[in-house]
Amino acid sequence: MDLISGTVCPFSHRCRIFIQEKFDVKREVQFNDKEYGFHIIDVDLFSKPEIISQLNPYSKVPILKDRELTLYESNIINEYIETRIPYPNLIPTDEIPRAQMRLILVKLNKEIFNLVSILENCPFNRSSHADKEVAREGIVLRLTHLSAIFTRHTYIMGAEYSLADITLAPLLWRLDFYKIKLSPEKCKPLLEYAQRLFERNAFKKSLTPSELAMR
Ligand SMILES: N[C@@H](CCC(=O)N[C@@H](CS)C(=O)NCC(=O)O)C(=O)O
Repeated sequence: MDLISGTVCPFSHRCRIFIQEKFDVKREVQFNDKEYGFHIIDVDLFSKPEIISQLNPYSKVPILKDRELTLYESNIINEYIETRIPYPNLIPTDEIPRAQMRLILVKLNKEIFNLVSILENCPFNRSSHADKEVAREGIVLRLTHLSAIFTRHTYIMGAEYSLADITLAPLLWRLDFYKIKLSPEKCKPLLEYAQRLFERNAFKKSLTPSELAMR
């Protein structure tokens, strides 16, 4: 499988974390490398290779290629990887929590990541300074609201780490980079949760050199 991934793209970062979670286990149980091998191809969107618009009609990364299949949209890619490599489980197997998690993914994208896209450092991002300020305010509001759940839960879905946490993590890593300032008091549970995510081995291995330099 080949993942075409943006070096600073938060959506590609979701797939890199997801893959690293699977790879950690793969090494431990010595899966067959040929069957499960991943190849991450880093691209700089400021000199975007033509292949991206050939593979994705929206001309965006991440893109996954697996044999004759080409996929785009980070969460669709991650759901597909889960079906190929089910262990460790990152998507609930029971239908009710699985459906609840999918709803959370839609909410995170609609309510938070649509605003993140306004802050993205992309060549085609024409957002004004004022648009970016409004986006930052919206993200602060929503993350502050979300913080309360981490007084009760270790992870978004409860005790289990899942795709929902992986979906949010790239934003939490980029807070300073995007100049998003959260209240340390009101957001203490969220900021502690973020540290728990950053301490995971897979998260550390997912970072590109440019992402490492963000914090
Ligand atoms: N909803 C998409 C968003 C992907 C996205 O916005 N990618 C950006 C980089 S972070 C991109 O490729 N932009 C290139 C462009 O707009 O030309 C996903 O989840 O994969």
